[in-house]
Amino acid sequence: MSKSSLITGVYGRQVWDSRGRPTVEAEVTLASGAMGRGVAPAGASTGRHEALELRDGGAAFGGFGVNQAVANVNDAIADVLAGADALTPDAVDRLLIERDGTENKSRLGANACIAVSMAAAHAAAAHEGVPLYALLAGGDASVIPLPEIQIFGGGAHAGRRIDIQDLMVVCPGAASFAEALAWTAEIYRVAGTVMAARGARAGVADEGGFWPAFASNEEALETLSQAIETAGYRPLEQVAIAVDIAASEFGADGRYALALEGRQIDRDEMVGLLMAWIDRYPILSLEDPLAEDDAEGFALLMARCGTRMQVVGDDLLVSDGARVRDAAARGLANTVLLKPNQRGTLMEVRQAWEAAQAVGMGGIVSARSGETEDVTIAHLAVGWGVPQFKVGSFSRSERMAKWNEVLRIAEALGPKARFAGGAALRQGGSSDQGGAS
Ligand code: 2PG
Ligand code: MG
Repeated sequence: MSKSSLITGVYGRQVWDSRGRPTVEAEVTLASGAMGRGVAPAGASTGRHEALELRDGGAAFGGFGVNQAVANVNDAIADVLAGADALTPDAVDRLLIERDGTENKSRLGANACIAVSMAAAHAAAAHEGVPLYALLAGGDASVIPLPEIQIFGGGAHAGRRIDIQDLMVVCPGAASFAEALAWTAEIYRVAGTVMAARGARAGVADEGGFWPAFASNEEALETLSQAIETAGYRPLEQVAIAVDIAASEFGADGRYALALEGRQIDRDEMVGLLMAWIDRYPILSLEDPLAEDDAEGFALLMARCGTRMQVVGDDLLVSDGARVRDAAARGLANTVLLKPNQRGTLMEVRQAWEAAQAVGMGGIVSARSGETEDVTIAHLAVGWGVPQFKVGSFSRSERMAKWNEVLRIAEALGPKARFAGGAALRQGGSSDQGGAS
């Protein structure tokens, strides 16, 4: 008699993401009748070393069609996973990796693979009758992450209206996840009012942050600082700024083209500019402050501010364990951003987090700019004990669904819940694991 946790069906369909583009949804069914579902997200400012998102190309939907990726779920993937045990998720992910057989998931597509990997994990949780975070934590879940929440969008998420991609807040002074959301709600509201008064509010960007009609990058930092203070919070101590520069979008070969300011600067000047911003504004976290190919720039910046600043690698590290180890050895960053579709299986992304913990780096589970109602990443953050969580802004339901899911998880954990808080922010590359345990 076969085990009831064996996979009996894998089904793929095309659904639509928050940018109105096609994406892959997968459903995995077990012999017990348990079913799990996962939907692939999609980036706009993708790193060169990410696993490949398989798109059809051609004229339809601007080339963003996923017919081939969906077919891969229904054919090759359904075939290879038939009879696999969902209760050994790493073995399921290894089957996906082997069937793909490439370095970057270019045969099956990382979008096809991650939808299935997430669906299989949900099926296992449903089979066990527990929430996914509990399954992932082996019953030991306790860490509730510090949220990193966007207030203004920019870069590739706002028609390159400003060079910087994400201006976010973190609330190191908040006592709980719920309080951090409440503070951010006030700041988001006040920021909208401040921008409207300046004539600089032009709708919302891809992740729900205000679309900034600013004259300079610095005006964005200045306006956000003002919003924090006007909302009544002490800058740095209670609420700080986190910036995703996403510098790979405007930098290469050690040169950076600041379109808004109409000038080109070199690596040293870019580091100088970042240092000036750190001195002038209440910034505690810099993501991709230099381009993905600029290891020299990252090392320079880390040497100058890595002891007091969280320096996050997104395009630089692409949720890859080997790149995390290499970056730690060379002092390039002190925190890894973890995005499931950058690798294509949950196992590989969890391994990047394990690599980060082994070298004393911090971690942030992150959404993509193209998202759906799928809330799997909330469960990954809690289930893996990753002390920070980045989802985009404080509007648009594909974002709010994920914040709200963490509220529900924190409530379900009750007295066991431990808010990672300000200790989660990496400052100094110490071997302290933030709030993770
Ligand atoms: C990032 C993400 C989310 P994208 O750069 O961190 O803001 O953007 O999904 O477009 O890569
Ligand atoms: Mg980023």
